[in-house]
Amino acid sequence: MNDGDGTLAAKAHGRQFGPLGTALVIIPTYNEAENIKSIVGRVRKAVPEAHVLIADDNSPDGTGKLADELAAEDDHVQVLHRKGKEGLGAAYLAGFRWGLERDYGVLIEMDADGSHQPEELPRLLTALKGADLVLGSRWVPGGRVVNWPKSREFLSRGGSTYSRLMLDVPIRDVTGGFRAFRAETLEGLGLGEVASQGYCFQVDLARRAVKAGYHVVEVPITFVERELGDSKMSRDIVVEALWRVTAWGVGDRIGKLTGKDKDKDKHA
Ligand SMILES: Nc1nc2c(ncn2[C@@H]2O[C@H](COP(=O)(O)OP(=O)(O)OP(=O)(O)O)[C@@H](O)[C@H]2O)c(=O)[nH]1
Ligand SMILES: [Mg+2]
Repeated sequence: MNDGDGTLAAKAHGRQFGPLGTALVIIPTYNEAENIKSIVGRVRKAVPEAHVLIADDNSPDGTGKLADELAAEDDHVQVLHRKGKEGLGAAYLAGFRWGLERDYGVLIEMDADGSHQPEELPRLLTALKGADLVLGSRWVPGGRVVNWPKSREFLSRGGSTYSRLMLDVPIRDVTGGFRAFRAETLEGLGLGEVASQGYCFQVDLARRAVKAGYHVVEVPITFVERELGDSKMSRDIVVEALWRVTAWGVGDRIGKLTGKDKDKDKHA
């Protein structure tokens, strides 16, 4: 981890990590008809042994139907049809539950729009051999963004910096959504209590992992702006992230002052 003081990393060095089981790449979709076939094809080619779960929120553009067609012709592809748009966080939580029930050893988060490149999955998986959680990172040396407007970069960098300082998590890209979890890590995060929906879902999971003392590693990625389809990014998502991160940060500080920070390092 890029933690500056090396505390968590040093503890993790004494740890033994078990073998990785079968990986499930979870792809949440809402109106990604233009992207779904190509992204699934790229995942299957990049990591042929991995399985794919498309978690579709009843997309009006027929993404769910295209996903069913992909599943019909490939036994490594499955679809989780959800009844309506409930946000990225809820789709991932349902996908994680689905995967954990079926004993996948690794659960991966990846967008459908091509921003996360499936060809980088093997690097994430290699890093996970020595970690509890791997974060694809735009903001560590070697990481970069392609075709992103300066305004988006500013928002993303700003959001990560604010979260890092507010929550005291030594992570450079805390809002990113290209991640690989060991199943045991997810099981230790208290997913039942996660209420965040948009971007701050990613901040929430990262913060829980650090608090629980898991070994979190950032791997540089090249993030490519979507070429097709529309962004679901909205003002509401930014506002939710801002107020939740602020509330967590204030809560943590009060917890420290009153000695109630009981979760710290329970997996170190
Ligand atoms: N199932 C489901 N998927 C969603 C929902 N909102 C977004 N997604 C998917 O989550 C992924 C990320 O959403 P994007 O719209 O690309 O958001 P973003 O990457 O933060 O924004 P851009 O950088 O503008 O693309 C995509 O695969 C979306 O289709 C939702 O409510 N339900
Ligand atoms: Mg996107």
